Amino acid sequence: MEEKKFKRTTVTAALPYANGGVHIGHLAGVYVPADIYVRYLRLKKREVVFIGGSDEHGVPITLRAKKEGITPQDVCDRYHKMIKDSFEEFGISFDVYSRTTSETHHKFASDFFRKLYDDGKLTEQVSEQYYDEEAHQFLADRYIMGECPHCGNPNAYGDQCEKCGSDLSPMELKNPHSTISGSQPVMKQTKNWYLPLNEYQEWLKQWILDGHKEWRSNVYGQCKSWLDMDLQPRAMTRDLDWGIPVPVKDAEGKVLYVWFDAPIGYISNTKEMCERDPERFGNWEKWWKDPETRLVHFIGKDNIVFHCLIFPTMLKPTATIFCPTTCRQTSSSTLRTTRFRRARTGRSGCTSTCAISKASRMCCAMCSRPTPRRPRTTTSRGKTFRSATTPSWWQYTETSSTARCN
Ligand code: B3M
Ligand code: ZN
Repeated sequence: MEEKKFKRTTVTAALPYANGGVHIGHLAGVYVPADIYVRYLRLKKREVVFIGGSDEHGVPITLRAKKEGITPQDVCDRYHKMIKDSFEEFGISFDVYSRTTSETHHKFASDFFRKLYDDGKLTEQVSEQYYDEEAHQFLADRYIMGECPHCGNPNAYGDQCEKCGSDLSPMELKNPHSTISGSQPVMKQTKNWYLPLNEYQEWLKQWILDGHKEWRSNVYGQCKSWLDMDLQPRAMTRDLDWGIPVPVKDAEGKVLYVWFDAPIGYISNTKEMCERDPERFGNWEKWWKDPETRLVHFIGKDNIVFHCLIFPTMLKPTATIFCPTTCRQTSSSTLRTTRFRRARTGRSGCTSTCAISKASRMCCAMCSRPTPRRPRTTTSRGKTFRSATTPSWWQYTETSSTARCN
């Protein structure tokens, strides 16, 4: 089938977390390829914009702040500047490099959530999570420590034992304690808002599996392996004090899930860019709403599910606002280097080199289905999702092997 010709291209590069610097793996895997592509289009006199920015929410930033005795905003300010400067010095030619703590982004993401909420596109679910009665707050997985049920390490985190590499849920830890107050957490009910991915499964199947066979094979394969299973509603809010407040009544102490607001950052950053220079870029809508615009994402492979399944599902019900006609993951590198020791097996326990991807440490999506989810901080098994701190297969990827996994 002949590929559709588009009038213009919106190119995005994954928004790095503002809790560390960019390293050569990030550059080689995502930003340099994206930059080359954009420069090529510019040379061809094509209409193109290159959107970047820092991802400044999520639990790891709060942990770093706590450790250093500074505020999460201080952490973001430091690393946003460091990352932005690095990109500039390296010659990455973004048309905009903004941040998700910007006013424009907060308003845009908040309004976006509110529209979904008002249109009845989100579902409410009550679940049980660990709560620190002394600090008066719910605990993200990383805020809980205890004894690893597998190796006995007394300092395992609620999502991971860094000694034996086991993937954990906080409920599995023996003698759990809060890293905030040191007290023993209790289970407490909490309400959050979910994106009912299950209701979009058929649409996603048709849109991706029938409509986007041109996507990279590992991207297509990973999407297919998810779509072959039953998708579940996914929480789009978190009990946390760092992030964009949930713009709904009775939602004090809750913020938008970082993976909800971060991809919206592509759009809000586009808006900021257009408002800064309307003569050059026109209005933001033409880069996001026009069916003549092609959208190309450069991302790490850990980000595939968020960009290819969740973000399009977020956009779909707001079709009046925008809906991308195409979405290609073009890079297959991870944005993180391996931090964990037990990186010998793939997600499904495959230890051999994958015949398709040649990746020796990660069993790619072409030969394995995603590991069925394990309960994280809630007790309603089967209806819960991993927290923002534990993307499902980061621990099995490393920059060097991903270069071969495409
Ligand atoms: N910050 C994850 C990562 O660095 C995340 C990407 C967001 S793109 C919208 O891998
Ligand atoms: Zn362990």
